[in-house]
Amino acid sequence: MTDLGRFITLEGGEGTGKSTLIAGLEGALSARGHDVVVTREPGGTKLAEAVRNLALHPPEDQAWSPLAHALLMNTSRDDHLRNLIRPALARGSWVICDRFADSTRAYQSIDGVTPEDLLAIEAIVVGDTRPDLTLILDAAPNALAERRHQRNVSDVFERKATEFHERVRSAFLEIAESEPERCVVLDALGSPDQVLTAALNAIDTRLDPS
Ligand code: T5A
Repeated sequence: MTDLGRFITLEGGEGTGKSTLIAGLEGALSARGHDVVVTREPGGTKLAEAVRNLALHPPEDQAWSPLAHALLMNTSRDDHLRNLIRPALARGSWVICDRFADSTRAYQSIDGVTPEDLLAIEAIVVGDTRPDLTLILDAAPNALAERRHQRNVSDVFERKATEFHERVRSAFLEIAESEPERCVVLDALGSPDQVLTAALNAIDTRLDPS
């Protein structure tokens, strides 16, 4: 665990409610007197956001190789860690990050990069700045598609195959199983208030309530 601030990451498939939960956590933890820094990956700093754009929106008809994609995620992460996350933790802030290294483990391994290579790159880039707590929002992809359909939302989530979302879900659950001391799985199908309450319970249980 970090000496001063706390580093909390949120993970899960697309549309599981990470952004919604982060907004709730920011309000609740700020009300407790913590200085809260909300950020995201890929991105978070000016340079990292530029890499995000390059990674997620390559020029038309061009595609990154899976390894290049993994390296871009880590390039973005390196700047984010150096210029935002580590300085914020050092001054005692609570950093809440929308996706972090587990997303690279999940998505880029599905794309075909070996777990060994991903963990080797992660070790170099992340070093000792491991999350104190990772909240993994979990739900069956079909149930999420239905929720979003009810809200009349049609986006890239719906256009991806359910099989892909199942693989993403499994990858995150495997991470949670392999690192139970760091990860807590939350039911993403609860109401926003229920998910927030479960997340705050996990924070109170796992992190020093200081
Ligand atoms: N990626 C990322 C990699 O491949 N490797 C990496 O290393 C990293 C870091 C980034 C993409 O990059 C990939 C993964 C992704 O494909 P992103 O910008 O993080 O993507 O986007 P998403 O994860 O797709 O984020 P979304 O905004 O789509 O999903 P969220 O944040 O999980 O969901 P949210 O909060 O926006 O909610 C979605 C909808 O559901 C409703 C909301 O109102 C909204 O309409 N909702 C709820 N409804 C009912 N009950 C609840 N509890 C609800 N919570 C939210």
